[in-house]
Amino acid sequence: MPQSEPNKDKAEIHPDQEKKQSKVKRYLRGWMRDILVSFAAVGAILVILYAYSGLWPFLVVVESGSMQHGSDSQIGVIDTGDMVIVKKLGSGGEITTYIQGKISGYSTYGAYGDVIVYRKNGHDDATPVIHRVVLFLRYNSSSNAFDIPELNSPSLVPNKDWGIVGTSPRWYAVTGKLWIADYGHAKINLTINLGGILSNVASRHDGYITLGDNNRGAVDQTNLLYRDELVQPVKFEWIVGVARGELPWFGALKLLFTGNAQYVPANSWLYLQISIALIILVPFLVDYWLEKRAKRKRKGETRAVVVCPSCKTENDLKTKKCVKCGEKLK
Ligand SMILES: [Ca+2]
Repeated sequence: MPQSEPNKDKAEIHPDQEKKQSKVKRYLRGWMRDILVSFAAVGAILVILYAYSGLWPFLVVVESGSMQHGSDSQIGVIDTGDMVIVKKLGSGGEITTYIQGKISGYSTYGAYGDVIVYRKNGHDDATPVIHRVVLFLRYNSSSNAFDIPELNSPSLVPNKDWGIVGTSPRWYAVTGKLWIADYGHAKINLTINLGGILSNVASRHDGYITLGDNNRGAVDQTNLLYRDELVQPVKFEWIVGVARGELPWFGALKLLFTGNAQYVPANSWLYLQISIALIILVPFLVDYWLEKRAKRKRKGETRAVVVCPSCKTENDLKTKKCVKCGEKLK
């Protein structure tokens, strides 16, 4: 009975081909690992930010230049195309106004006080506005005027830091034009027409005065119409949250599809392109470097040596005589 030749039915694989296949497998495994690690890292960051913010979505894309401090974008300033985290508020005490910030030295995004995200006149479907809080007005119904308790501070000098046009300064029962000296990053003389706000019956309530840093002193609550209504002082319940942090430039990608991309500063586009190039290139470079290192390690592990029988020194395989004692090596 004829014996079958061993491995006759098995296709023979050339060692080079085998090597190539294992290399491809290694690359694929590496890619899978990178993708899984990336997803896990992004997931972990989203969970942490959501826990911090208390809101979903917790990021807003800045669509206008009303908070910019110049024509170029800057880190630490809210520019068109930036993204910021919005942190949910628990109570009114968490907001620091510009005036309170001036007293305590607290500042965010390049000026005193907090920047809030709110909806004009509390309309749920209104596009949120992201502006700085100047001060808090307490409506005094008995005098049909506003009280501004935060102006009653020894750190502020009436008639130097603030005052009322045409009358002696007082922080209570104010019905005229309030002025604040050296306001904001541009050190403007800011005037808020409280009488004008009071003339609108719907505005006679407690609320915050807000202003875009780049709006040259035109507070949101002065003669600004929204859906045929004058914009009122911001009630606490109209506030979505307070702005925290900054992811610069990346919101510009959204504006490419939704409009307003023309307002994104030129230097933001440049930094965005550089960032995207780095995000794509860096994993490739890291992978290349890791593969090189692993190759060097594998080479080192397979390096053959011959041990000298006399002094036990390890010699290179091709060496004829021990490099230490000169003993002839086999
Ligand atoms: Ca910025």
